Amino acid sequence: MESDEYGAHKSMLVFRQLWDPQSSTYTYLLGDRESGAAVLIDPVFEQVRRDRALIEELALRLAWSLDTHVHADHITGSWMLKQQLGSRIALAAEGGAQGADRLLKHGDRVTFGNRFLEVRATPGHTNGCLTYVLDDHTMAFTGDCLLIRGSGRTDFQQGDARTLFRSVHEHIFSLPPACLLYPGHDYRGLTVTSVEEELQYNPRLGGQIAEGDFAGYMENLGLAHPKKIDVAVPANLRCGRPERDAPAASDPSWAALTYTFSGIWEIAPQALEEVSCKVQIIDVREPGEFSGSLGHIPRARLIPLGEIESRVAELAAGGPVVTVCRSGARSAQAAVILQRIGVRDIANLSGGMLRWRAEGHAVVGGQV
Ligand SMILES: N[C@@H](CCC(=O)N[C@@H](CS)C(=O)NCC(=O)O)C(=O)O
Ligand SMILES: [Fe+2]
Repeated sequence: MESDEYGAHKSMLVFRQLWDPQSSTYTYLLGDRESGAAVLIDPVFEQVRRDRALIEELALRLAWSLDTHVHADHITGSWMLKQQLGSRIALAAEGGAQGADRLLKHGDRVTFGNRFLEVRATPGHTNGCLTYVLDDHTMAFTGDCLLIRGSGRTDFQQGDARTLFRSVHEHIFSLPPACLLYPGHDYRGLTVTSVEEELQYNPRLGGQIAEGDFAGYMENLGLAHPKKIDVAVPANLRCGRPERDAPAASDPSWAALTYTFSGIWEIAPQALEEVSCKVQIIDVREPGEFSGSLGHIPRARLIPLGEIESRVAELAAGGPVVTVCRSGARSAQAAVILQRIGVRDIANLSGGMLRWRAEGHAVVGGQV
């Protein structure tokens, strides 16, 4: 526990900034370490599996998914997270979306454990844009209202440049100068800014720039509409629920696997034991290790990591593949390589031979 300047206890914050490369969207995970309660701001549908893995690896429990607005360029992951993790959905009442558990308005608080986010209405990019401000005013999540040295566009979804200008000046630039600002997107890969920095250097909104100047600037942006707008807006008006509730790409069913935040599927020794007769076990260590002191798994075949790409044809088509090494690191790399060259059903043995042996599974050769 930390204490703030008033001596009040504040429990530690877990904070992660996540990125969706397709839409350049940032998703933010905030968790209260003490209670484990967490919120996810602006999750992306295609990244739900990744976000879920991270939440589980950090031993957090997702209480809320929060959208800063009804997005036009990607589909929110809120509905899918609710299906998978039982989280609740909150966003602005003004956006008109159906299916939320809570409709937010200016001045509301979203609590997660001992921490909370303050809701500020910052319309202009859309009429339902919200900025979420952390309880101690050290961080704010501005969605597409204020971007780093920029701002969200104002040419669709009830956008209005003058409204956006006022939102920024009244509700974002009024935060402490050192308050860090995290945007909904950045198209150059910049990750964070501060009130002080944007006040001074934002070329559209900072310095002495007046409302009329900003409106003139925004009329001449000349941006093409987002490529996905016709699909994204209707889906986001349902909080990301698919039109026909089609099951999303399902998890592999050939074994009990765990998806890791590093982007690969893992199998635990016990789960491999249960399916070992129907999978191809590929040991990617060097020959001396394969016949060395740790031994190897019955039916395992040796293809050292350095040869895996050139010898992929030796894998029987269609059968699931499990990669194995000493500790699980080289075999994770082998799984990545095989995945990249099109092997579909693949998992890495978690913890490698060390864990396999420690959990008492059979080995061929090796020393006891
Ligand atoms: N090329 C992108 C356009 C993305 C876009 O228009 N983004 C909005 C936010 S949803 C924006 O305000 N962009 C500001 C900018 O590009 O300067 C796409 O097709 O998705
Ligand atoms: Fe947007």
